Amino acid sequence: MLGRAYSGDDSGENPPVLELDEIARFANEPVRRADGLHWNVAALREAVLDGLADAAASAARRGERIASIGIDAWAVDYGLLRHGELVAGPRHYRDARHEAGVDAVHRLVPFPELYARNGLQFLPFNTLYQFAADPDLREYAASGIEHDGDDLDAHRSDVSDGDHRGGDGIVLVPDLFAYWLTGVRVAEETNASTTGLVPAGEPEPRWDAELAERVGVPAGILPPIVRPGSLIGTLTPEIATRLDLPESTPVVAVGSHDTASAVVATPFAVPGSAFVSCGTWGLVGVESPRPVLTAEARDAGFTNERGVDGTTRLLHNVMGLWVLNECVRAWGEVTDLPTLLTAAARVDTRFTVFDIDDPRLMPQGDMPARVAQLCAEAGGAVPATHTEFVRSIVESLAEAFARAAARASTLTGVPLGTINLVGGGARNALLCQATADRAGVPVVAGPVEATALGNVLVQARTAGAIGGILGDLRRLVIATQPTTRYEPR
Ligand code: LFR
Repeated sequence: MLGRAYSGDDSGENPPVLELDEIARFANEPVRRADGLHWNVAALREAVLDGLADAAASAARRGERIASIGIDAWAVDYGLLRHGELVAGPRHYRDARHEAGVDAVHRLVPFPELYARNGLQFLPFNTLYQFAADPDLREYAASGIEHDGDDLDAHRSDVSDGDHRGGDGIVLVPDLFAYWLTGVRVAEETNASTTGLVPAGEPEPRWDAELAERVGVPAGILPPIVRPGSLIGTLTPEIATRLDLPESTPVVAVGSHDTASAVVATPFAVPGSAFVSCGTWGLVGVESPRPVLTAEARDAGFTNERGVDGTTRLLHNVMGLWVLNECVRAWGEVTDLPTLLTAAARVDTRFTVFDIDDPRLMPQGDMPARVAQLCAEAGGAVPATHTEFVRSIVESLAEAFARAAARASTLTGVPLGTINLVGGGARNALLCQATADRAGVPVVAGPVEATALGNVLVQARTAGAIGGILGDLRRLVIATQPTTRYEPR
């Protein structure tokens, strides 16, 4: 995405600007190998670099200049770098191997203690469980890692003089792309907080070295943490040439966790607003000034993730559009989603609300069969047609969204006023209306591209094109981005 942001001025002659040009879009297909499910980061790297080169060319044609580059992606997964090379690529968070790490970690640190320290909802793929199940990591640690403390400069791997210290250790997915652009290995704060190794509730992010040691993670493999808005580095000569951009082009830390960026650009307009960031996952919760680490939050499966500007996202991971998309994939190309949704809106009574958060829906596999099974277990009609499946899934998602939004408001004690639904799910009118109906509050849908907007807003603030606190950034979203309102029926 090529983004532009400018806050405008009071004269009215220069209105606020916040816009995106979509330069490239590419599939992110995982690969199954004999040893499990992986991401194809080599293909993603090429697609990202081609997209950036096209963005640079597009800006140049308009007589504009790329002010900075910001990267966001999904959380928790990581790769392993040695001497600057990726020696083990990220495994997919849906890979079954991670489960072996759960017991291993909980034997050492019981879950209630873990939650009190890191504030994370139990999800079997949280990075510290992945670490515990990763033989490469143990072997790597045993063979010794060069580490140079927290001096950022020391983490720049300068290929020309053979000093690769910056490229030793783990790197989370968005930070891997930043590393490829700059040669600087960091862990951006919002994403670092999804590892389970950053203490919840401290104003400055830091690695919990004591916890890392207890679960057998050598602290030396963890990169220095940087906060959104700070400079990660500038382009390496090789990348600058490939992109046809100056080497001085800054790569800026944004909310590199996609959900953190999405919430930056969520147009909260009233107190008591909850968010649903709905793509593959449906992340449902509220922004809070501080984490909520009570037993109630823990038992309700609420996570405390670090947000931009020291905020906390108190949220629950709902299974999201994954279930629907996997069904469409299983049914083959005869069906397209918009047609199915229109037909599903007309399904009258033959649908069943089932528990869409059931962990059996997490892995890849025959999704329609599992949905049918869950409908039967819920004591309802088993869907007989594709449209009945779609309607059952959409209603079950809406129910889970409504329940999680209500729970988030109980946990913070702020009554629920509105639900802001952002991301691809905002296009799904059936889902938005069903969420409003089931929650009993209005749903404000949009922007669809909240993540990219949040990324651009933090970059624009860093570049000095816009100023202010998160509320100011969101005012720019409200002033420039259309939304659709669904009243509860
Ligand atoms: C959304 C997301 C969620 C995280 C999941 C796995 O894309 O980043 O926030 O829980 O993916 O990383």
